[in-house]
Amino acid sequence: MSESAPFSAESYFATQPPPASLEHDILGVRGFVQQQLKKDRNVVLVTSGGTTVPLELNVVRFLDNFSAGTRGATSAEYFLKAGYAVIFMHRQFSLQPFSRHYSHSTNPFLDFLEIETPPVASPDSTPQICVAKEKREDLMSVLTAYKSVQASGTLHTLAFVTVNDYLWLLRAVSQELSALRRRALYYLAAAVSDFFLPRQKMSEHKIQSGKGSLHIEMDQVPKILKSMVDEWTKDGFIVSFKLETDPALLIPKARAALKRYGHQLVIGNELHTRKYQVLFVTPSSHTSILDDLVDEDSAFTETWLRVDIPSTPSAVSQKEIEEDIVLELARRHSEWINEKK
Ligand code: 9Z3
Repeated sequence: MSESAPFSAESYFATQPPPASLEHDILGVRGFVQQQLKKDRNVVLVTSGGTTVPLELNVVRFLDNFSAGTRGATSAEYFLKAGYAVIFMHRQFSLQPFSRHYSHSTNPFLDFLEIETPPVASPDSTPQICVAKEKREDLMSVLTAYKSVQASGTLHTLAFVTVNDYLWLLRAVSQELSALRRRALYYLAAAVSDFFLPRQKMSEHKIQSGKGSLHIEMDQVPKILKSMVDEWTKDGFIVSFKLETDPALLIPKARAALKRYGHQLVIGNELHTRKYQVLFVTPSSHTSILDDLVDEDSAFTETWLRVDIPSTPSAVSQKEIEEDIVLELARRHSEWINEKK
């Protein structure tokens, strides 16, 4: 590919190699989708976490982004609670539903455990491991939900690392999910790199520092949402996220995405307030809840969704905004399904 011609989705997949596990992953998703079709369940694809952009074929260095996968992992739990089957496509080692409550950095699980030494006189004097009393209630509720999801077979997990893995997987999973037509929901919360280094431009070995400063020209990642809407999915309900750091750009960028790709909904969020407020942007026919502000040309409807900001940085917010996001999406998705019956 030359510097001037941007990659289309088609030229991207024709020139960039698929991940080694793709065929295996597709078979797993196909089996899962068949199970959910039999059980008549709605299925959501949740993408989550950041994507890397390797700079070398024998990769030592790569670009990455900030996302820990909180939005995706939290939303997946609420989708499961709302009765959805979930395909959770996440960045390897990012947060996952249920285990996210015991992340090694914020809530290390070893701190939950205690060693109990039986009285010397007891027949078995082997020390026992038990859960600290004050932690039992919370753990029991997470564990109960986790075990119930395992028993019902409603969660299927897939991992990606690079933006290339992500694009190949997204295409394949979307195509498999299209068997569900309107009953499929696509929830694209992963933080996807806008730029990448095509394989053909990558150096094979570790970039050497001998030449002084480093100049890398990256290509733009193709706008695959267009292909998702037009080719890979059939009537599915597609929700993308738009992340900005400049609040003034949020609405225009979200509207531009809807105009450009023709999908159902963009959820706008700003980096520093993303845990407490998000903006639902839809074409105006899909209106809903509280304080809707129809814009001048009435083409779009914007709805803020907010939860309380915790009073101190360490205080735990009583409510996770993903609970309301998912409830509202489930409502809109169900309307979408019933619209064409
Ligand atoms: C998001 O905007 C997600 O809400 C966050 C979640 C990545 C902010 P955390 O993992 O963060 O909970 O810390 N995801 C989409 C970001 C993205 O790459 N969007 C593209 C863009 O803004 C369009 S698909 O251009």
